Amino acid sequence: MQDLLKRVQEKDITIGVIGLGYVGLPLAVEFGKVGIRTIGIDVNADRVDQLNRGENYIQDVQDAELKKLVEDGTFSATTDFSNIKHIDAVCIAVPTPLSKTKDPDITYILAVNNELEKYVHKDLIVILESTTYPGTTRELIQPALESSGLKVGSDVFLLFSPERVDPGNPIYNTKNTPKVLGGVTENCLKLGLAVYGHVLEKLVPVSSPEAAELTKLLENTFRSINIGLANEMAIMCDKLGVNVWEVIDAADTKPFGFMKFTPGPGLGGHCIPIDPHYLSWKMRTLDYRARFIELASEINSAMPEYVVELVAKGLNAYAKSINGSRVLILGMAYKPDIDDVRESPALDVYALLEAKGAVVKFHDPYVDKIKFDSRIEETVELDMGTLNLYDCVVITTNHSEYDIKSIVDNARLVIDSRNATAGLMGDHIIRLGAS
Ligand code: SAJ
Repeated sequence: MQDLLKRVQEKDITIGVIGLGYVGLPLAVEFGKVGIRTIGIDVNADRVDQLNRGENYIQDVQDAELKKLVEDGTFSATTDFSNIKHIDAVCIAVPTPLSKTKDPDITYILAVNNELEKYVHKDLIVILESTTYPGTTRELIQPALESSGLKVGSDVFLLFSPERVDPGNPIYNTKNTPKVLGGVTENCLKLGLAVYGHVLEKLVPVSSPEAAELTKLLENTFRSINIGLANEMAIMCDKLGVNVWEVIDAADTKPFGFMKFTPGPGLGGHCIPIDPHYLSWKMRTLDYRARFIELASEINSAMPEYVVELVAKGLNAYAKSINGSRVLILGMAYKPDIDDVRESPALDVYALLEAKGAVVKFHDPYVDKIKFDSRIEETVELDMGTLNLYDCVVITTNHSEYDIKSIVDNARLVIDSRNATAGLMGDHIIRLGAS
């Protein structure tokens, strides 16, 4: 242990990062930037080839930094998991989605586990970063590492350290966001702190991997529930004839005890709509119902339908029905100024409108095309001169570059789910939570 700790402290190690997505690649680049030999492992051969050509595909990674690391050999990528044999510390950042029945889908973790079982070796440090239910690290990963007879805490070392990447965040990034980590043993924690200490500014050790796993789930469940509250407030305000945006901004003047969340067309992204279900699933196995999580999910999942009801209300005022109307959706990404459409509620709004007979198009400056079940739809040009050819424009994601005033001036009907039209007047504007 002491020799290994010394090698880690002296950066005389090779780091592995499994899963080169929006979490793994920025982390790999941070290790490379401090001169630690880093091997990225991913099952996607195209991604691996792209990276080995020095080509970046993650918005939060600087192209030039990646290119330099590849050129000087500090970073390389591979699909070959046997490289774990030459790796001293491996961080696992693979997806943890939900299955169709909203149960945890840990197939990616299990696939990595099989590789760890094959290539685990003495003095390997393993850090799971993927958001998962409490117990995953100790119940799934530990047995795989010990199957060869090695012992966690003396021969191999195992931790959980949740990722906290906020894609597109201009202030917080992998390096400056505090990082929680919990080791199976004290030695595990000591080594994990030494590994991350080279690249992360603030480390937050906790007493166990379960505490670290649950910390992440609390963070994202907290967001899901508060967004659900904001969404229900919007629905209540529509019934009360009060502007929810004014009320939220007024509440936000309270200097303590309040945290602003805003209504919207629903919950998007690969985290907030998903992670809380990992906790509620685990609690069901312990015969407990996590009611807050279920209720927030129910409200958030119903928001796309609510937005479509506002479209129906708006068209109705022009004696039109959704059926046969031409509708333009602005913003398919799940939040402003990013290109990620995963779980985006705009996809639901699009599908619901089509199902009701509307002719739907979309514009998104960051999203060229969207693959629907049976076809690929491409973004249309946003041309103020032809905007009034649409019966209705729906603002689902308010990308910064949208000229909202021009959109309002040229559209026949605007359904605004993000308060993007705040301050603009017009009977043809229907705002979620102020309709
Ligand atoms: N949303 C609302 N109202 C709000 C906040 C968000 O409707 O007040 C919606 C967004 O439009 C989006 C979804 O919720 O569709 C998720 O938004 P998000 O801001 O949580 O963004 P994510 O999922 O990209 O990143 C979050 C991180 N974001 C923030 O903390 C601001 C963070 O919670 C996690 O690090 C990350 O998920 C993760 O990877 O778990």
